[in-house]
Amino acid sequence: MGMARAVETNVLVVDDSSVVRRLIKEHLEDYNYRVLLARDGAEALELYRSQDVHVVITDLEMPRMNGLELCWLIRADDDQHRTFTILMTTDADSQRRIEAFDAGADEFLIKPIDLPMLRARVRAGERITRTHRAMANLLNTDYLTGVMNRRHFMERLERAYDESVRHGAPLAVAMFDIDHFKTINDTHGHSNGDLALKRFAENSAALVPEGGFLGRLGGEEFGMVLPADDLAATIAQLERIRESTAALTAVRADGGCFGFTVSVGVCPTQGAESAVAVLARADEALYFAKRNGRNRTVV
Ligand code: GH3
Ligand code: MG
Ligand code: MG
Ligand code: MG
Ligand code: MG
Repeated sequence: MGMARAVETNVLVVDDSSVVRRLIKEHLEDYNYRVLLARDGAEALELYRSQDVHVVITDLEMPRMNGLELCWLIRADDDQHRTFTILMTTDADSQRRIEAFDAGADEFLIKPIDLPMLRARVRAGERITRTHRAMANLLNTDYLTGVMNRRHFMERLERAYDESVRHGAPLAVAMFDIDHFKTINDTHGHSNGDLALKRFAENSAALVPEGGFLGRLGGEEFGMVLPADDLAATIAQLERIRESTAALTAVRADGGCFGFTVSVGVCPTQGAESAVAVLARADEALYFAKRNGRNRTVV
């Protein structure tokens, strides 16, 4: 049977018939796909939201939530097209197909299912989602440091801010700016400046608390969003990042070493009118951290 896959492909099979579910599951598992099963759209949607699903194969007629609704809801969630959807039905009517594609389905298959044909469609889906995922990754990632880029950070910040307001769960936004970075470039060269940025990003990424995220805003400026139910604890986390930054060593290609420091400005989201306003206030706090001698955290 098929060879083991280097990258696992998760396939969600949705059908109210246990016979169809088992048939497709056993067939795909023989070809080393990881198969998840759901009996209707509602069950499928729950699995879809909790797992990273590459391909959905769904029946059309099902109780509770049918295949068309499921396709609609997945497409509404999945604006980067990370998931490929295949709709199955016994009805070959062309109006049905039009509805399926308008609901966001990528493929349409008539039952009884021709299993090798289904597998060929799954392979096509794998190719497409792999490309979309690679593109989304490029679109969202800072090339030098591998953390979120500014565009993606701002998008995530807006979303996190809205959720925080909705659920009354306070967040804080921190801005980091490496101190005297121009001097680092001038002293050690631009490529070692880049090295300092990478060292800072990897160290900080490892210290992002659960529920938080880090991005590069530009140049030697980074942003972080952190949960802040307890602002003092959040500030202590940021202080740990600042202190561990000062303890980092960057090793140049010629073996020489250098260190650097970072200044931090932080602002809690509570009481702020927008995500952008919180970031602007964190930037003001950062300005005071610089004015007061750098290598410090200011709220
Ligand atoms: P301060 O302590 O006040 O922040 O001073 P600074 O020198 O860090 O700040 P300034 O804004 O004067 O200089 C930032 C420098 O960062 C200038 C720019 O050439 C450099 N820079 C911006 N992006 C990059 C990059 O991707 N790589 C490297 N090596 N340098 C960069
Ligand atoms: Mg059915
Ligand atoms: Mg700067
Ligand atoms: Mg500056
Ligand atoms: Mg700087």
